[in-house]
Amino acid sequence: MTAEFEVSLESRVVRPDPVYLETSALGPWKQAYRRYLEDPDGFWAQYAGELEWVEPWDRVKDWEYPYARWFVNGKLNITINCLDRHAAGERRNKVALIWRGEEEGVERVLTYRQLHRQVMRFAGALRNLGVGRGDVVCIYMPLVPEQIVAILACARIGAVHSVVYGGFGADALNTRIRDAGAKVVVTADVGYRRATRIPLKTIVGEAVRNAPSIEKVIVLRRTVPHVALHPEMEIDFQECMAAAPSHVDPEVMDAEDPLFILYTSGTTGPPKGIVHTCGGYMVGTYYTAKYIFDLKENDVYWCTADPGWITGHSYIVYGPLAAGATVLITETVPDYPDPGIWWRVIEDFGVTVFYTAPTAVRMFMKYGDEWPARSVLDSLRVIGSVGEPLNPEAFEWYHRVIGQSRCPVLDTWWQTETGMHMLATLVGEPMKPGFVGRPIPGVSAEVVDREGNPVPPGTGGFLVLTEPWPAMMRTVYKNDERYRKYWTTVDTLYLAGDLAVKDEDGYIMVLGRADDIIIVAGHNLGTAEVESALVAHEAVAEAAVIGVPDPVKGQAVKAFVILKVGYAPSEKLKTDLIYHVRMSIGPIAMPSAVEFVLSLPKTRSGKIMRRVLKAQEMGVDPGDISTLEV
Ligand code: 6R9
Repeated sequence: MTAEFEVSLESRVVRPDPVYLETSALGPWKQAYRRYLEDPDGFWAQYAGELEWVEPWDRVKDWEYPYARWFVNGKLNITINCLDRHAAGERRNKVALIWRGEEEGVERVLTYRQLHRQVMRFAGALRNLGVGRGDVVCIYMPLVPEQIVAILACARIGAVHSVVYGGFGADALNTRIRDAGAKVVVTADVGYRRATRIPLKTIVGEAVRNAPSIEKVIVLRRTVPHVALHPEMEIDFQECMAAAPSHVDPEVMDAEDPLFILYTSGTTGPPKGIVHTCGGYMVGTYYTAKYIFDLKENDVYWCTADPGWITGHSYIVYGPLAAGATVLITETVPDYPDPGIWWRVIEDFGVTVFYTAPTAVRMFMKYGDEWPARSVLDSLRVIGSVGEPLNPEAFEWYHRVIGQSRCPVLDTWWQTETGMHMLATLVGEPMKPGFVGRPIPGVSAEVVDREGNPVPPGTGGFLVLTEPWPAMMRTVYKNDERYRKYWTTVDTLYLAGDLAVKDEDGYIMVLGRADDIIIVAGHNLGTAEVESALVAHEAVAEAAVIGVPDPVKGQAVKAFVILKVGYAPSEKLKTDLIYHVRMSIGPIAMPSAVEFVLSLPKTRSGKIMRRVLKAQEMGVDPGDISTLEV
C-alpha cells in the first residue's frame, strides 16, 4: 500500500431490542472487554475452567514470539467436552444433531448419548485399522452425520484429521492427501447435490492412486444396491463399525498436540495446511460458540457451512457441541428445488440461531422477498454472517427480511488461521451496517500502517491482531516459514491480509483483501467499498471489482456485475452504475468499464476470487485455482 487513505464512515446505527443485552451471558461489550484487559490470562482461564480437563494446566500461556503455547501442560480430550460431559449428565437425551437430507422428509436425529456411542465405535474402527495418535486421516465426505462422527472419532484417538470439502476434485484431493501424508481416507459412495449424485468414491479412487501414504479407504455406502468395493484397498463404513468395540476411552492429549490440519480456501494463493492444536482451539471455539452466539439451552442452531471449512470445524462441530447445543445440518443447497428451501427448513425445525455467508444473502436478495415471505421465520432469534464483508445493502435486507427487523445481525470476522471469531458486534450491542464490529472480549486487534503504528479513525490500513489468542494456528504444515511470515511482515503483529478502517467507537469495517487493493491516481480503494456501492443500486445483485492498468491513473476500476432477476443489461444501465458509484464514493472510484456477467468466480466456500477475474482480464495465468468453484 502506498499511503494511508481516507474512508467515509457514515453509517446508520441499528439498535436491537434491549432484552438481548439484558439476557446476554457475556454482558455489555465494554465491561467484558475491560475484564479481559485487566487480566488477559485470568479471562481465558475462567472460560477454560468451564470445561473438563484430564489434568489442569500449569500456565495459561507461554508466548515466545511468534510461537504461543496455551494451557501449558494441560491434558485433555476435546471429545470429553463435546460428548462425554453431556452424555453423562442432563443432556444425555438432548438432541445433538438433526440432519435433513436433500429430500423433504429424509431426516435423522442423534441425541448426545447416541452421537457419543457412534463416535466411540468409529474411533474403535479406526484403531482396528492401525490408526493411532498423530496419524493423519483424510475425511472427504458429504454433509451427513457420519462426517461429523468421523471427525470426532479422530479426535477421540488423537489422530489428526484433514477434512477436504466434498466439492473438491481428484487433483485437489490428491495434493492435500500427499501434503498431509494421510494414512486413511474416509469417504462415501456419493454425495447429493441438486438431485444429482456426486461420485465421491470414484474421485477418491483417482486421488489415492498416486498417494503412497494411503493404506485404506473407508466407504460409507448410501445407495442401494451397494456399490462394489475393491477389497485390497476399500472397506465398508458400517462393517468396520460393527466389528469395533462399543466403548473407546479418550486418548489423553497434551494441550499443544495437533488436533487437525485444514487447507485454506486460498482466494489469493495456493492452499496452506493450517495446523490447530487441542487445548487452545477447544477453549476458543467453546467460548465463542457459547458467548458470541449467546447460545441458550433450547436453541436450535444452524450454521449453513460445510464441516469442510473452518466455519464448519469451529461452528458446526467443536464449538456448538462443546457448548451442548442442538445443531442442525443439511445436505440441501440454498436454491434447490427453489430459493425457498432454507426458509422452509427454518420453519420446519424451529431454528433459532442461523449463521450463513454474505454470498448466500446476496443470492437470496437477487430472488426477491417473496421466497422468505412464504415461511414463518418467527423462531429466529439471532442471525449471523461470516466469510466476506456484509455490504450495508445486504445487511439491511438480511435484517429486515430474514431477521424481520427484530433479530440482531451477528457479523463475525475471522479466518482459518484464527480458528475462532475475532471481531463481531456482540448480540444486543448497537449494529452499524457495513462494520463487522469490535474485537471480541479476549482478542486484541488494530488497524495499522506499514510500520505497525495505529492509524486514526477514518484512515484505512492493515487489520492486525496484536496479542496471541488461544485458537490461533500454531504453524503451516511442513512450512513454518509461511507461519512466521504472518507475524514478521508488519512489525511483530499478526497480519491478517485484510484492509480495514476503524471509526470513533472502535467499530471496524473490512475493506477487502490487501492483495486486491486498487490504486487509482495514488488513492487506495478497498474492493468492498466500491462493490458495496454497486450492490446498493436497485438493479445489482452482486458485484466484483478489480484494478486494470491505466496509462494516466496507474490503475482504473473495472466492475463485473450480476443483475437481479427482472433487470436486463443495457448501455444505459452501465452509465447509471458508473454515475451511481461517482455519487456514492466519488470520481476516483468510478469504474472505467462495467461488464454484466451471469456468475462470478468464487472459491467453493463462496468467496469472490478477484485474482481469477484479473488474470482473465490481463490474459495471464491465474496461478493455483484448485479452490475455484466450477
Ligand atoms: C471464517 C473464514 C478468511 C477471510 C478473511 C476476510 C474474509 C471472513 C469476514 C470477512 C469481512 C467478515 N472474511 N469473515 N470479511 N467480514 N465478517 O471465512 O475463514 O476461509 O480462512 O477466510 O475471509 O478476508 O481474511 P477463511
